[in-house]
Amino acid sequence: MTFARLLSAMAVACLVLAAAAGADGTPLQGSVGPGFTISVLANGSKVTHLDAGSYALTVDDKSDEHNFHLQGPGGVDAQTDILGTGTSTFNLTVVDGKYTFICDAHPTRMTGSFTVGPVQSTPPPKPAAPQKLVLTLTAKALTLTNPSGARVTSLVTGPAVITVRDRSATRGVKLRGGGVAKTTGIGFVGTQTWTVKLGSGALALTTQGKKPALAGPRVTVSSSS
Ligand SMILES: [Cu+2]
Repeated sequence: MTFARLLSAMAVACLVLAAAAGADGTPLQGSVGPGFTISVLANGSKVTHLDAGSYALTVDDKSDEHNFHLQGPGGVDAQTDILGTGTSTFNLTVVDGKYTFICDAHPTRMTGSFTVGPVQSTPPPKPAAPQKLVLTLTAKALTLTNPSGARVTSLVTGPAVITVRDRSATRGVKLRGGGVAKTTGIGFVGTQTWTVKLGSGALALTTQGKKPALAGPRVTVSSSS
């Protein structure tokens, strides 16, 4: 073999290797839970950038209070159920752009992303957005959910915006704990927005006014680090 032929054979070998890295169905491993952790790995390393192409993403959802939800360009939208657990495989075709994965129950705390193809430098990280919550009092129950309607039982310390929907004229919503003390008042019927800063501890969600008082969910607030 001449030197030129050897070089050309090596070039072909390199092209084959490069193609293999982005070949159809390259495996990726997604994981969420059991704690506040979410990740996408390839061969054991965190994925920050991929070539455009097809991937087989296997997600191990280890928690019944978290889920894995990946979205990005090209119509990619793969998610597991918040309440469900187990392994799911998604066949993805990714195109140039940025892909983000979150837990829908804790989107500000449990989030990650990777880029595909030639992408400009990433913008600086934004400060954490407040946790958005909906606290609803009816004649029979007091519930705390996220804006998508999923029940919330754990929160992280920091800013929160709580939309309080008080539908009872005989009871008021009462929130104590985490350095917060708030009430809608017994006779109030309508919606209030509480902007609070949650400290760590247990939140007591209950009602005042008509007996018996209604108890909301037990919610623990813990530090994100
Ligand atoms: Cu979560």
